[in-house]
Amino acid sequence: MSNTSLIYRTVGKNKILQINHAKFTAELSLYGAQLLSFKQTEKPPILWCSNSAVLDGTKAIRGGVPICWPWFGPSKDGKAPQHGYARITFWEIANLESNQDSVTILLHPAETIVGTELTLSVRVTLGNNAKIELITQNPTEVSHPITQAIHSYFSVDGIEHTQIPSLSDVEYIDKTQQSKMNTEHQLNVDREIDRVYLFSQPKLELIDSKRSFTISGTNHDSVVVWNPWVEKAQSMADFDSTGYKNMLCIEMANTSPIEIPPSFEFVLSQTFG
Ligand code: TA6
Repeated sequence: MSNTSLIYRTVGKNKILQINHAKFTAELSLYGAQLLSFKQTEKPPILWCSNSAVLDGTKAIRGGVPICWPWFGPSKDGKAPQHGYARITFWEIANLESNQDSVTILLHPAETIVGTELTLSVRVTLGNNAKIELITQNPTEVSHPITQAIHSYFSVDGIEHTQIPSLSDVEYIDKTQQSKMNTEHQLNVDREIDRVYLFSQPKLELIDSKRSFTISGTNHDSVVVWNPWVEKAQSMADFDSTGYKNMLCIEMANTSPIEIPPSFEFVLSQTFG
């Protein structure tokens, strides 16, 4: 076992695991199976988490890497929670492996995830970078559709300088404009942006005023980019008032329904850092 320290702290009904490894530090919330922070040694933090986030297991946590499953966005009938139940479910660690290079954590739900007969496991692999895998399985005799997203909140230094060159001129669904199709040559975050880019390439680069890092994915059909800007951020009690200036959500997602056949496994992943 490497000299990695694993320390739990209890916050209300939730338990948060602090991981101190030679290569990184990280925090993982068992509520939502949600990576809250990831910082490579001698580098700035990769993830953003609201100072007003509710961590006690009573509300989806505003920041880190929320898991949207078994649907992304509003539920079909609008009566169930936005982004599904995985991020408001309590999880447990089924397996944890640690060595000098990385820590790999497999999480299973500690309670039934309502809203689907499919099952989900989450694998988090932390080392030189961070990888999140949503492992969907279908134990039933019929296929079921899902949409999903790895809803990562990235920490950026100055949102007005932040660029994602790979998304230049890529078509996107603009959810701030009644889902009109649009393109933009150069990302310019100076208002609320809520976009579903029709981008399934394996990787993109996030560049801000001080650094850049790669964000890659597998099996996504789109990349969601979101910044609430001032008014929407102020309308959310768990979004600290100036946080919008230092965050950008970039999410590998399946925003079009995918059918999971009986006995099949489907893995959506995102890697960053
Ligand atoms: O991923 C973008 C989005 O779907 C936005 O429309 C916004 O609702 C955001 O997710 C946050 O959703 P939440 O339910 O976490 O407040």
